[in-house]
Amino acid sequence: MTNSAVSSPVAFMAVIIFSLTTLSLLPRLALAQDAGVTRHYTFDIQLQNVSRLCHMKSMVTVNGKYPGPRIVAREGDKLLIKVVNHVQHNISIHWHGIRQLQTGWADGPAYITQCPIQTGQSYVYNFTIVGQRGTLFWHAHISWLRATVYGPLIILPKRNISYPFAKPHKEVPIIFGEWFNADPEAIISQALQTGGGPNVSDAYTINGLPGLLYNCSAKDTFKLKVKPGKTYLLRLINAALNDELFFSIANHTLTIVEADAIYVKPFETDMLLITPGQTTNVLLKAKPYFPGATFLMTARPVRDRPWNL
Ligand SMILES: [Cu+2]
Repeated sequence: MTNSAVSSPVAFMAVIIFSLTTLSLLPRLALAQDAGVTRHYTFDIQLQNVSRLCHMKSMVTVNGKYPGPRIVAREGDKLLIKVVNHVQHNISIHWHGIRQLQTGWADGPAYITQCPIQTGQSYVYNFTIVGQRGTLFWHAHISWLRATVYGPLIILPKRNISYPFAKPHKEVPIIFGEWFNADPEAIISQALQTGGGPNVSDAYTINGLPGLLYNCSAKDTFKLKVKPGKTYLLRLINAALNDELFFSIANHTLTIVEADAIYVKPFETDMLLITPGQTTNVLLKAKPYFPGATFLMTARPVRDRPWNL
C-alpha cells in the first residue's frame, strides 16, 4: 500500500497545512462573531419648527426630529456618530448609561470630558458597547438643550443570541419628555439670573406628544395599535428634564424584564415609577378581549401642578 493517499508526502503535508489553518482560524472566527460591526450615524444639530398645545416654536433638534432619531446597535458593536452643529448654541451629546470603557472622550458632558461643539464645528463620538444590552438613550449635555435633543439608544443582543424571555411580537420605544411653550434656554437662563426656581414645563409627553388630556392636544396623542393576545416589548425611557413619572396602562399589567441595559428577573406590576435618566424594558400582553377597545396609557408625576389637578 505504498501509493495510499495518507502515506504520500504531498497529501500528508496537505493534511498538516489544513489542520494548522483550521486551528489558527478558529479563534479568529470566534472573535469575529463576538466583535460586532461598526455602525455610522450623522447627527445634524439644526433648528426645526414644532407645534404643540397650539404653540409653535423653533427648537434645537437632531436631523429636524423631535424626539430625535433612534440609534440601533448590537452588544459588541462600535458606534461612530458624527455630530455637526448648525445652530448658534454650543452643544455636546451624552450617551446616557453607556459604559465608556477606555473611551472617556466619547462620554459627552460639556466641560467635563470635552469642550462643547461650537457653531459650524463637528465631533465624532467613537465607542464600543461592551457587556450591555437593552434600552438606553442619548441627549444633549449642556445647559437645557436636552429638553428637545434626545432619542432612544437601542442595544439588541449579539447576533444569534435571543432574549431571556419570549420573543415579543413587536418592539416599541416609549420616550417620556417635557414640552415647554417657551424656549427652555430662556427659562434656565432667567432662573440662573434671578436665583429662583426655573419655570415648570407645560406638558409631559410620550414620544413627543402631550396627549388628549391637555388643551389643544387631542391630535397630538401617541397611539399604539395592538393585536389582542400578542406581546409587545415597550422600551421605556424617561427623558423628562426633572420629573419622576408614574406609568401605567389601563386594565393591563406589565412585566419588567430589563432596567438600564441589564436583564432583571421578570416581575409583574400594574404601575411603575421611572426617574429622569432611567430606562426599562417591559412586556405588555394585549388583552385578548374587548375587540376594538381603547386603553389609556399615562405618565404623570408624583405631585402634579395644582392647575392640572
Ligand atoms: Cu444623561
